[in-house]
Amino acid sequence: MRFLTAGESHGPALTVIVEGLPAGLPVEKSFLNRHLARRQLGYGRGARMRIENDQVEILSGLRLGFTLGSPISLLIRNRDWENWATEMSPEPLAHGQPAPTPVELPRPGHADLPGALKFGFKDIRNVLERASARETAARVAAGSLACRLLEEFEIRVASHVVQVGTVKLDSPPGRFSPPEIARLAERNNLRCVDPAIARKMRTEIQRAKDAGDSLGGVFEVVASGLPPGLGSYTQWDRRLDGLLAQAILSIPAVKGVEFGLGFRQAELPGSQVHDEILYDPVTASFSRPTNNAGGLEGGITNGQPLVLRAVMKPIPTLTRPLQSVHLATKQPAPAPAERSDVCALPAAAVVAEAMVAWVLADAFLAKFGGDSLPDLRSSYDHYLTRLAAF
Ligand code: EPS
Repeated sequence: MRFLTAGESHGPALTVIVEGLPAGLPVEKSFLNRHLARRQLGYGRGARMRIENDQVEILSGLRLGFTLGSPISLLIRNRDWENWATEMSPEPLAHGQPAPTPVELPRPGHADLPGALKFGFKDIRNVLERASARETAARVAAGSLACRLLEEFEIRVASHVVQVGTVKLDSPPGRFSPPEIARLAERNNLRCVDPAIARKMRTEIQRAKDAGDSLGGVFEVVASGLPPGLGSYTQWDRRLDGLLAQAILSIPAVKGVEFGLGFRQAELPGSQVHDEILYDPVTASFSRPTNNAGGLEGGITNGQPLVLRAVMKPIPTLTRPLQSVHLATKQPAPAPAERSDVCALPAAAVVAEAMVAWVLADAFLAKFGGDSLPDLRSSYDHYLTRLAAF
């Protein structure tokens, strides 16, 4: 499978083309819109989210509620576009029309300066419009199609926020299952499973906002129902942990990812890290008393839930700005204090869920193939039968 997104943050719309889903998958627009709405929620977001109300328009690839196996194209209009129609017009300037005022002060931590240097832009707007995390709305639309496919095979993916600034949820990785996360995390606007911790996170965000600052944190994604055998150790670019890490690190502001026990493995001896293998002759199945590996060994799913955590840096746009330099005059000046989010952890977790679902669905199709859902199902059922008789 593959998908490509397009669109500027304040342009007319975001679009995404999704290719490779099997034919015959039931998909409803309301399912995609529900995921888009989840990404828009969250304490700490800025005024832009009061303007947008993301809704998907399905332009191709579906007929009467089922995928056709042909490319699916989706469109999400930017409501803010009407405020930017002149500034962001794709048309050349009319004779005598003044050029929009260029953005010439790069914000530290954004793509502003390296993007302007790379492309030779004198107006940073040419960079920030596409570098904006607005693009992740299109990813969630694509990822929710992947979720729909995984659901058919009882594979569930869920996400929750486990840290904002210094406030942490005190729970080991993978402590909560996807249904528990879905039930608990969606109840508050921090998407944290513990409402008392969510309250503390809100206070922390409000404090940062009052100080003109921003906050990052950590989110967790868990996937259950995965069969052993997705991904492969046979080649570097088929290892599933590598593919998941790339997908997660491609989310704007995400700076690190860990699986299972993650970085804690550095300080523990092997005897306390590796998950022992047990066999139950009654159910004729292998099991593990722990899941420190986070569901992956040798770049392959091992039948345990996938558990990953990722760190998001604080949002770089600050209302108490950092020092910068004017691109044209080279004089020092404070970075522009634009409208922005203070913390976007709850949204980033939903985006990560979409990216994880995408990578898992791709790996699932790579293993079980098939042009249609019935073909895929029979191949999967055959595999499960083989595993049961192993
Ligand atoms: C973003 C800046 C803000 C965020 C935006 C990401 O937008 P604006 O510049 O219009 O105020 O609200 O996120 C979204 C629009 C979204 O849909 O998530 C940035 O610079 O990355």
